Amino acid sequence: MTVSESSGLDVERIREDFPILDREFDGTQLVYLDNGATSQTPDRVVDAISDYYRETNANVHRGLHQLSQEASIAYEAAHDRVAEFVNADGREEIIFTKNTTESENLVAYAWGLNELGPGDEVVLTEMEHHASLVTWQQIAERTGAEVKYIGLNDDGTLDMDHARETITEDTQMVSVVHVSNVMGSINPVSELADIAHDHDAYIFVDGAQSVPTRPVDVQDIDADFLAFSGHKMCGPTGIGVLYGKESILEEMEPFLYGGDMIEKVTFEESRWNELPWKYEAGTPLIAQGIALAEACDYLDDIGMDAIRRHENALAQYALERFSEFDDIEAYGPPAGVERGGLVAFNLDTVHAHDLSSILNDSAVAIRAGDHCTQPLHDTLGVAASARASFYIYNTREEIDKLVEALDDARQLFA
Ligand code: 7TS
Repeated sequence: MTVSESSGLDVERIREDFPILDREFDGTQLVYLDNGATSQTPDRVVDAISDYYRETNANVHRGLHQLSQEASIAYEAAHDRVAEFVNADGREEIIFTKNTTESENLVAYAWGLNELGPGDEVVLTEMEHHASLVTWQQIAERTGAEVKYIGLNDDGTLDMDHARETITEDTQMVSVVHVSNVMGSINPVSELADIAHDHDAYIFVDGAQSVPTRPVDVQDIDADFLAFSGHKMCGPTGIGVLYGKESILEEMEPFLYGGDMIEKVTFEESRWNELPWKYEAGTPLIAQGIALAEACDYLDDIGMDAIRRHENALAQYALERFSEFDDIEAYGPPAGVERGGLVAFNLDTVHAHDLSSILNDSAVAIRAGDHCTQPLHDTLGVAASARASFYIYNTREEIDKLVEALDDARQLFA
């Protein structure tokens, strides 16, 4: 069975959109398996950026001249396109930020700092990325609120019984990662949203690894907030998204103050602009936002459900190949359980960092380290792990190359 048959994606065709995948290092073709960190950018998105700078570049919402009007229309339309991508009600609910991390901080500062106090609790999971974990830790410290963590089952899935015990009347915010960037597990965010809402708490979904890899519908999940990054979904760096329910965004205070986010200013006071501009102070991410909309078109043309199947098929294949070796420990749910397209693992005798640099000699790019989840690695009882993470252009043959390169590492450290 070929990859395209197993996942429904025409991977060979897709690869043509990414010239970077043809790069060779010392005559060996790149095998890019670090998509959890950042995905590659298709020609269409690169063109959207250069077309914008060649033809439309101007500041938005300021000029009455033609270029500024065109840039403003394209920038606003980009919000509509992203809203459609996650099924938000409209552009009012889509704020462009720098990345997932900034989206987390926006809510933590603008909502958490104002609303939390002693006796309040913020509930996270033990598999949170530092973007959420460190941010809420700091806000809790400043406000006197407490952070609690939902634990994991032995198989790497979230312990939902523990979730039901941990989320109580004291909980004000439940902030959970949708797809773990280490375990690959897919958390039941819709169920968690129900539990949070039953206790009058908000739910913040970290969609950094889920929005690029599967259909995510904010209304279906009933997320109060959803954050994701353009650079993990075929878009450029420097653009992220915060989705928020309109009613909550209306109530919240702004995060950053300055130009563009105001409606009226006197020497004494200021009134805020309408949504979403209330949260986009200063010259915004114009080219990046327009390019992100192009990335949404690109991914939708491929089909988000087909991407989800492809991701899972590759992860299952990697687990299958890894299971041939006694010295590989793979983390997260066992084979057969649907997961995101990534597998973190350790090879008995070789430190993950050494492994990564040996694989680099075979032009295989993976990530090694704690993947910004130090506490999760403490729970796993390891300092670091290696991680192969897949995207729309990866193939089983590339996973075979990874497995071959692992053997080189074994020989070297034998
Ligand atoms: N949340 C999750 C689940 C992530 O995987 C990442 C990035 C972030 C938040 C932060 O995203 P950023 O765009 O603001 O940096 N994760 C990774 C990773 O796994 N390897 O490199 C970056």
